[in-house]
Amino acid sequence: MSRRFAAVDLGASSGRVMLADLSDGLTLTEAHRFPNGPVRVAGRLHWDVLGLYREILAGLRAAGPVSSVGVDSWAVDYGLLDESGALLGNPVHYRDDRTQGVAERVAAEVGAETLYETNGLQVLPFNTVYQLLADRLDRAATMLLVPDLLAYWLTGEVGAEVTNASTTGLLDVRGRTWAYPLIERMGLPARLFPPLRQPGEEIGGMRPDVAAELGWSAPVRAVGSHDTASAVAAVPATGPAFAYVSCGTWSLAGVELPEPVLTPESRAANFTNEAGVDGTVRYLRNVMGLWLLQECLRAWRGADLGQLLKAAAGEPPFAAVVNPDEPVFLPPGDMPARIAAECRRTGQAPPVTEAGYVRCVLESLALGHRRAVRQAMELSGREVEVVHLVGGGSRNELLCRLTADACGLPVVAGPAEATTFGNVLVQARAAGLVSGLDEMRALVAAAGPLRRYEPSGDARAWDEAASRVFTQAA
Ligand code: ADP
Ligand code: LRH
Repeated sequence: MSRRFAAVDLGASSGRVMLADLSDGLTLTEAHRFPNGPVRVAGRLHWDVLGLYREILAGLRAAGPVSSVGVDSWAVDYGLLDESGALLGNPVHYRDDRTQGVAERVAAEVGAETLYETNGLQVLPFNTVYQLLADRLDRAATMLLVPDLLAYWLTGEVGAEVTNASTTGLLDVRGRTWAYPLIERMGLPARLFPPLRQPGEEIGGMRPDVAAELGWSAPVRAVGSHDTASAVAAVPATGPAFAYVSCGTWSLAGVELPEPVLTPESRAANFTNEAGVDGTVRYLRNVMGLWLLQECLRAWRGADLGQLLKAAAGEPPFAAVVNPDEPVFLPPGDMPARIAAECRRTGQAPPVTEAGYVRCVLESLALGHRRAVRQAMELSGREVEVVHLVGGGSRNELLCRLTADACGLPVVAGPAEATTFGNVLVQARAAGLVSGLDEMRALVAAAGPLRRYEPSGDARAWDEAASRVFTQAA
């Protein structure tokens, strides 16, 4: 058996097929990378899921034969299959506005307490449950989350991997089984929900047509198919006293716990208890993330990120900050204009240059990281000595430094590809090459490179900036 594994990792801004080799430590090479993003068709935002599948096949062809393949992607979104297994319509993007008002209606009907007690999930307008309630389900036989849909196309097997299923709002947070009483209460058909699978389980061999197209065949294995679950599994921590910020299109900031926290305070702070690899709980909150910067760059066609970051580092601190989690920032649109409006609304003068906007975005995100990390510590009682910042955002030195300063804690940055590390290491473990989470994390740390940022600067200035944008103390 070879020691090579392939990870298919779809982020909201780019997808990649990565090749890992565990012959001597752990090395990761990129076989193929391709852009991803929303496509507006007739007023509705979609993913180009067939285009993604085509790129995945191209990536697997480039990667060559491996022992197994794992697929992960962003959470919550799904495709519906009919009785014959055909896809009914193109998956809708979680930033589409079809779920407007649905979460509020469900909370009024079912009760926010009952929901949290059952699913332990933060309320985000796009949780799968709200999307399903806004969808047409009459011809649907099965609902497959995006990585499960892609695995189905590769193998012909249907199922729901549990870490991603935990983002639907319809998984029981304690038992980690489908919450059938809640499903029934919502009026959703139970037939939609396929059997659950655990990270590490074999999904199946490749369909003959897929094998023929690739020129090789290998089993597809379930991994932490929620990208954030794979990223957290690969945080290069050396002990339990860590927080993490998985920072890409979103920043997912929190701690890893053995048990969920379901207190009223936790619900009020909108903290989530998502399922992690090996029965762990990802206790975290979504912070709007580098989406804010991505959308600014889209507005400033042709702007150079490297140069802007350099210029932003020289901008005066705390000229203007916003709450990055304001709902107005969620849909695609003119982000600089929205940030300017938010600055005015909070009595601050908007930035005047592109570098000023970038500074504002990064300081605002650092404030969001600080609030989530501090609240995660408080609400869970977990001590934190270091913040691990992983994902593409770990390449942004200014953001890493600002996060260390804002949190008042050291930040260890990297790896940028934590998700793919988590994906391949779960496969390597199933093949008997790695023992548990501790050894996986040690391998990631050794693969490096990691950078450490010690907190510096004026802590009181961060307190003042936080008080400008958050009503709750942070
Ligand atoms: P996702 O998985 O959500 O698509 P990634 O983890 O790939 O996101 O992170 C993408 C983000 O990482 C980009 O939007 C960008 O802000 C940041 N990033 C990537 N490369 C660099 C770089 N060289 N310097 C600074 N930031 C970077
Ligand atoms: C990050 C992520 C996050 C979800 C969001 C929809 O890619 O999976 O954990 O909340 O996308």
